[in-house]
Order: sequence, then structure tokens, then C-alpha cells
Amino acid sequence: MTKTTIATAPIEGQKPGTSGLRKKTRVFMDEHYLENFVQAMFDGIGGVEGKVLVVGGDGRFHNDVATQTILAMAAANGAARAIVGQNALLSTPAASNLIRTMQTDGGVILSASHNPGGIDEDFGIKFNMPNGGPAPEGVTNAIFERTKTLDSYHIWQGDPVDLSQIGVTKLGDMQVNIVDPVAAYVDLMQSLFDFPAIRAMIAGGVDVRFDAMCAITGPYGRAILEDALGAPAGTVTHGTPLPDFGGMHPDPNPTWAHELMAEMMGDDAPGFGAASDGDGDRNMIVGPNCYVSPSDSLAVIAANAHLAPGYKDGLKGVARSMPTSAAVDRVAEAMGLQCYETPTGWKFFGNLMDDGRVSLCGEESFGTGSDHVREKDGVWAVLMWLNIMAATGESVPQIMADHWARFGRNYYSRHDFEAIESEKADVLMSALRASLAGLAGQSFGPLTVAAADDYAYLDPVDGSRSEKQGVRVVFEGGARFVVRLSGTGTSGATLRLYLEKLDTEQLNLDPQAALADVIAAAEDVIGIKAHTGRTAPDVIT
Ligand code: G16
Repeated sequence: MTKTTIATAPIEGQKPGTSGLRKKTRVFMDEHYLENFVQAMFDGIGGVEGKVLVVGGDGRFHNDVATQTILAMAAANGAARAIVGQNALLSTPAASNLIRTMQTDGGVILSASHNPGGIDEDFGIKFNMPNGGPAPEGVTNAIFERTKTLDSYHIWQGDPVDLSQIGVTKLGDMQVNIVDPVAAYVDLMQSLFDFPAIRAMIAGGVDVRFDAMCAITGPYGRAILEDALGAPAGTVTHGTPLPDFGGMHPDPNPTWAHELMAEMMGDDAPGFGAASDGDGDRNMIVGPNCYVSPSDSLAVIAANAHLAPGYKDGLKGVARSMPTSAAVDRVAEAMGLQCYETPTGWKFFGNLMDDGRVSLCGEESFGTGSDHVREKDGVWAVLMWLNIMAATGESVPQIMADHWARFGRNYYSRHDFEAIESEKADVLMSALRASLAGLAGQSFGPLTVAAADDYAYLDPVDGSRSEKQGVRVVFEGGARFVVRLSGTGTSGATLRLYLEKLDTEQLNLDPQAALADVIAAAEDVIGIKAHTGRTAPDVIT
């Protein structure tokens, strides 16, 4: 075993996006590609000498090999200790929990989240801070800058560490703790939710279905739903994590979780359905014949979180990403809670949570979570819903009907146009930005523009500013649309169009019908067809 320094040269394009660096797996397998980024990451956080790091990932193809590389580099860079999930597995929220509770200096999480896995699919890596949350922009920018000047990296060369056995071992001078990836997370969930009440509800006949999409949450779902809460075997479907997710696209939305959707919309639908994504931080909630949009889920949780033991004293405040609907704002107003709006990206919630301003956060992109960790948390959201159902005795459709009757309904939809040529997408965004100044007062069908801008965020805790976080066009009466380019894709550009309209009277319309005039106005303003040739979105959520 020897510590080696390898000469390298900067590799272009290693710029972290919305959530770390995501590229095609084969790109990460290129010579020096992963090593360069890991060295830049270590240098960008001020080195890892003497530090303790958590390492793990969602089990996708290359997760095992990349974990060995990271451990070998951490050892060669002088890290004191690495805490690794058995077989290199950790869901993103479980990693966040370990980073926090084991008082580490941060962690390296391997995942491309909801993107498909495999040698021809996607891979990703990100650094999380000692608070358990994704590195903020200041740190990711420092890492990116370092990738541009790197000329060598350090690595320990020798046999890989056997990660199959829980226990303590060594790599060079670095201690390696191999831990059960599930146990600490189950304890955390038990401390937050009323397991006996949920267990009694399930025993009383509420049938639960949880689709783990052949991704990381299978073992977590089984340990919690089937073992701790007594749900029958088979409650967790697609429960074995596979390197290619069994060919599934592990994105918990109605399009990709179509097997679950078909069952939930069928005649003998279970009482509760849910799905999670590749790395376990996203969730989708469905009742029998009742899909719950992520924005509505956030609002329902805000209104009912106090029913769960871990939140019995109420919430400190709430936050949502800018494109997420204002449904939660209405709850916050009614309950006297402060409500914050941030750019897309969970990393923006960290400061608000650390500063004690908010304890619940959520995004339209199927992410909800609280200050129990510093990531969104799919299984947490499932348990929160089950806790609310157990405490109220209501079904998902009843909960939604009551919620809308009380707060009104923010009809909401997101239209994704995927794999657009990047150049065309950039031209579209530039033209849209250039038109903003003249939009106010213009009418599009029945809608008149009240305001249009390019969203910028001033972090109230550290004073940092983030520009160009999405174009928003608000109509008189409050309906609006938002347009931005995704920061998580790996091929071409994905244009996201977010549509929203509040209705306090008609509560049971089809969202696409309720939003028809906003959809038409958005096309008139943006010209998606003219710019890209696309006439319909690829995915509607
Ligand atoms: C990541 C971020 C989320 C963000 C989502 C979508 O989620 O953590 O905060 O909302 O990407 O981002 P975009 O619209 O730029 O594609 P995940 O689950 O992919 O880590």
C-alpha cells in the first residue's frame, strides 16, 4: 500500500449544478475524471487532513467503484476517519443524518437522484457540509474554481476495502467505520412519528403501498413499514436496490411511477400509496383515485405537522422554492407562520433551518422535509402523511377535500420539455428575459400581466445573493407562470414551465383544464414552439 500523487490536468465542465456534479456514467469513468473532481472538492473545502467524512451513495452502477476511489483519496489526503454505509449504500437523508449525529466534517454523497442509472445512464457526486446539508453556492463555486487549476491528486494505491461487513477497518492511516445504512435512520423516524398509532391504523385495515422503484429506499421501507409498523410483506414494491434500478426511471411522479399510479387509480386501490426516488430524498403521495401534488402535500403537512409527536409544539416557520405553489403560503398566513421563498435547490434551505427560522421546507419537484436532517426526505414525508391519517382518521381524499375547502386550491402543474438543444434553450431564455420589461399591462386572452421579472434571492442569514433563478410572470388576480432551465439534467437542456392559479370556489377541476388560460398565455409569451419546435411537454406533473 502506497500513497501516490498522480499528475493530471484540469478537465472542463466540472461545474456543480442544482445538486452536485451530474454527468453520464461513462464520463465519470474516464481517466482522472472522478479523481480530479474529488481532489477539487477536498481542496475546495479547505482540505480533509484530520477530518471525519461520511461516504455513501444510492447503489447505482459505479457506486461501489467510486466509493473505493473516494476512500483511497480521503486516506491519501490525510482524513482521520471515514464512516461508510455497508456495501457503500446510504440514502441521501440517511447520509445527512449520519453527518449531523456523528459530528463529522461533512460527507460525500454519490447519486444522480431521480435520473436513471447504468453504464449508459447517469452518475453524480456532491459534498454535504457538517450541518448535513448540500454545500452552498460559495463552496460549490470554490470547488469549480479549483477544478480549473488542478495539476495533481493524491490517492492511496492498494486493495479495495471490504465494505460488506459492518465493523471497523483501516485504509492506510485512515480508520474506516462500516455502518448499517438503515438502523440510525429508523431510530430517527421513531423519535418523530407516532409509530403505535400508525401501526394500529395499518392493523385496522388501511392498506399501504410503497414503490421503492428498485432504488435505495427498499431496505428503509421494509425496515419501517413492514418490520416496525407491521404492514404485510409486499407492501414495499420494487424493494431491492439494483445498479440499473431494474431499468426503471426512479423518479416518483405519475409518469415514471406508472405501476403505482395504475394501482392507486384502480377499483381496489390501497388506502395509501407512495413512491420514492433513486437516493430516497423525493416522494410522491397518492390516495385512492387522488394524486397529491407536491405543493399541496407541503401545504397539508404545514397545516397538520403538529399532529406528529416530533412537531407537537408547532413549526418555527416554513419555506418553499420560488416555483412551488403558494398553497403553503396560505396555510402559513392562517397559522401565523413566517413563510420564506428561496431559489430551486435544497441547499438554499440550510441557512434558514440552521438559523432556527423554519422547520418545514418543500419543493414542487417532489421534495419535502424538515429540520430533522438537512436534505429532503422521502420516507419522512410518507410517515408524516401516515401519521396525519392515523391522527385524524381521514383518508387522503378527505384530507385534500378538507384542506381545499379551508384554504382554497392552488391549481398547479409543471410542464417539462426535455433534451432541447442547449443553444435553442439559451436563445429562448435570452429572448424571454429581454421581453420582461415590456410585459406589464399586456393581455393574453383573459389574463393581463401584472408583473414580470427574473427572480433573484438575497439570503437573509448570510447576505449572499443568487441571480437569474427563474423568470416569473404574474397576472392580475395572482395566476402566474415561471420558466427556468433545469440544473440536474445530463443531456441538452430541460425547460421547466410551472403554472399556477388559485381558485376558492371550484375545487374539483382537472388541473390542466383549470390552468388552460395560463398555459395558453405562457406559450404566447415564451414561444416554446417557435423556439424549439416542441408542441407538447414530455412530462406533465
Ligand atoms: C435537486 C435539488 C432540488 C431541486 C431539484 C430539481 O433534487 O436538490 O432542490 O428542486 O433538483 O432541480 P432542477 O429543476 O434544476 O432539475 P434531486 O432530487 O435531483 O437531488
